[in-house]
Formats: sequence, structure tokens, C-alpha cells
Amino acid sequence: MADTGPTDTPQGKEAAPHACCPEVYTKPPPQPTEKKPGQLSQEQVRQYFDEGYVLVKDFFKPDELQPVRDAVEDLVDELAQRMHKAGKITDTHQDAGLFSRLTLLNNDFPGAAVVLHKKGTLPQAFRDLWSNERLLNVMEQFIGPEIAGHPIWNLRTKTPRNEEVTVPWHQDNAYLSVHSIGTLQPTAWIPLLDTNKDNGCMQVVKGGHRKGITASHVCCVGGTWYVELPEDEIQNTLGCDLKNDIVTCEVPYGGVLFLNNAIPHRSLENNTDKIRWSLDLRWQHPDKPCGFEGIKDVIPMRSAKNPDLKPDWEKFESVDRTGNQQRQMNNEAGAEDEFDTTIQGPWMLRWEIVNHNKHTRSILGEDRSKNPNWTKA
Ligand SMILES: O=C(O)CCC(=O)C(=O)O
Ligand SMILES: [Fe+2]
Repeated sequence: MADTGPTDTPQGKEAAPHACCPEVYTKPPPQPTEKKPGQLSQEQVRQYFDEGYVLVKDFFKPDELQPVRDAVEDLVDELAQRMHKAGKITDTHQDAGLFSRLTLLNNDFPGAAVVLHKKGTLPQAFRDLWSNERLLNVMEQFIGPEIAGHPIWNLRTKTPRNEEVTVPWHQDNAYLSVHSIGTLQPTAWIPLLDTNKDNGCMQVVKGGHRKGITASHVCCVGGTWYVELPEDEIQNTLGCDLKNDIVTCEVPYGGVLFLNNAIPHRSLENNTDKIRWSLDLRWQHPDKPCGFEGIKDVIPMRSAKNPDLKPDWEKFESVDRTGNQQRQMNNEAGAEDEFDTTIQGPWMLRWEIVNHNKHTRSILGEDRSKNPNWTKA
């Protein structure tokens, strides 16, 4: 069954009209008349709306991403020191580099990669990247001149052969409430090294966004917190042909993969010995529903109406997104414990739980009608 749309009834349970808004994902806004740095070509904008993704191979110069790599190195170092101080590990693997240290830490303390993935602080280099002028110029081409950052951003800590960081087929809308189906939320997926089939690059199903619906996902895959979009849903509900429509996106260092929130995508397993680091950052119109109601709000970044607007990072960071997710899902203890290796979120209320594991445990017996925002689809 596809997305059932907002459920505004008091019980939040009754069938609502089938939400279907293809134009949100397929129709570009009026294009800026002024030429600005970083803007995509007309053909690239067309591809983004028509196929649901566009890969720009040389968006950043390697130098521009170096501060981001350095910041990740610092985050790993800080994590190692904290784990050491807390007696979780005996060796901080000080001399291992950016592409192997977290793997060693994860061997000594399984779940270290998840602990880092959950950490919601934004080093200055991440803030600068997210509000990068050239990226915002692209966003203007996708969503117009009023631009906010979406509360879901991720540092992907993709250590080798680790199920917990291998993300199965999904539409990003599946992680959100039904209310944001009418909001275009472009993602920039930015790797910190060359990515390819061996180290777990991304795949998309081109055209899978065109109906503007969220197909039925199931929860949770294996030992993870991820939802999955079964292949028959991709074919039967979204109308894609998996033999011809899967595109493997080998994004090089300096490249950016732009996605939308309705296109099916996944990341492959990392079968190399190097960590496949990446960041995914999202934006949307500041006044539209973000789909993360009651957990965390958007961060306005640029406005044609208010040219002096600056992102209020302190306000944004004062809200603990992951902690709030966990609290909403009855895992108060997990939210308080800095080394908790579980992740819960309201998407667990939206989709059928076909597999319980340590992540879903806290929601066993949950009355789904208590939170109508997240009523099961
Ligand atoms: O980087 C990954 O492994 C998954 C990324 C993803 O699903 C996203 O950026 O929305
Ligand atoms: Fe995703």
C-alpha cells in the first residue's frame, strides 16, 4: 500500500486520501535570472527533476573538503578519548589515520561507529559546508530563494563489512511523517573519498520519484534501525524496472550526488579496508512541513526576503535530535547514555515491524495511536 496521506482525524487512524503529488518532485521552480557560482546547467536541473538525481563530479576542489576531513578526524579522536576515559577501550589507536582508526575502535568497542553516527554536533567545517554559497545556489535552483536546512543530516561512518552502516533501499520520506510528502527536500550526498562499488557507493532507482508517493516500507532490517523498501514495491507501486533503472553512482572525492526525498536509493556494502566517509545534508522551504514534527525544526539559511539572514547554529544545536527521537520511542536511558549503541525513531511507528531487534525493543507494545503524526501507513 502506498502512502495514505495526512491523517487529521482525532484518532489519527482513519483512511485519508491517497497523497500523491508528483509535481512537487518533477516540476522545477522558476529559475534564478542571475548567474551565480556553482549553479547547475539547465540540463542538470532537468535531470534532477526528471530522473530524481544528478551527479556532479567536480563540485568541490579537494582543498575545500580538507577542513571537513580534518573535522572528522577530530571527532574520531574526541570519541576515542571519551571511550578511553570511560574505560570502554584500552587503546585509542592514536596513530591510525582517518580511513582506519574508527574501524579499530569499532573492533574494540562494537557500536563505536553508531555512537559517532548518532552524535549531533556540527563542527565549524560541517556548518560551513552545509551553508556553502555554491550549494545554496544549487538549492535555489531546486526549491527557490527561501532555504532552510532540514533537521536530518548525517555523517556516515561506513566502516568495512558492517551491517549497521549499510543502508538498504528506501525513500527518505519513509523516515518522516506523512505531513511532509508535499515538501521537496533535496539532499547533497558528499563523500570524503572516491566512492565505488567496492567501498559501498550509492545506488538510485531513477524515476522512482515520479509518482510523488511513499511506497510501503518494512522495519527493521537485520540488526539495524533501517526501514526497507522491498524490491516488489519499487516495481509494482513505484513502477520502476529494476533491470534497467538502477544507477550505480560512483561519486568521486569532490563530487556531489543530489537526490530528492522520494527517489529510492541504497548504499552498497563496504568490502574494502578503508572507511567510506560521507555526509548527507538536506534543505527545504522554511515554511513547509519538515516531517520531523515535535522532534527538531529546520534551520533557516538564506532568504530573498531577508538578505541579512544568518543560520542560528546555537539554537539549532541546542535541540538534541537523536535524544529526542529516543525519548519519543521510550528509550530515555538510551538518550542519556553517551555510549548507547541503539537508534530509535518515529519511523518505527509508521511501518510494519517485521523484525524486532535491540533497536526496536523499547517500542515493543507501543500504542501507535498515541502519536497521530506517526500513525502507521
Ligand atoms: O550514505 C549512505 O550509506 C546512505 C545515505 C542515504 O541514505 C541518504 O543520504 O539519504
Ligand atoms: Fe537516504
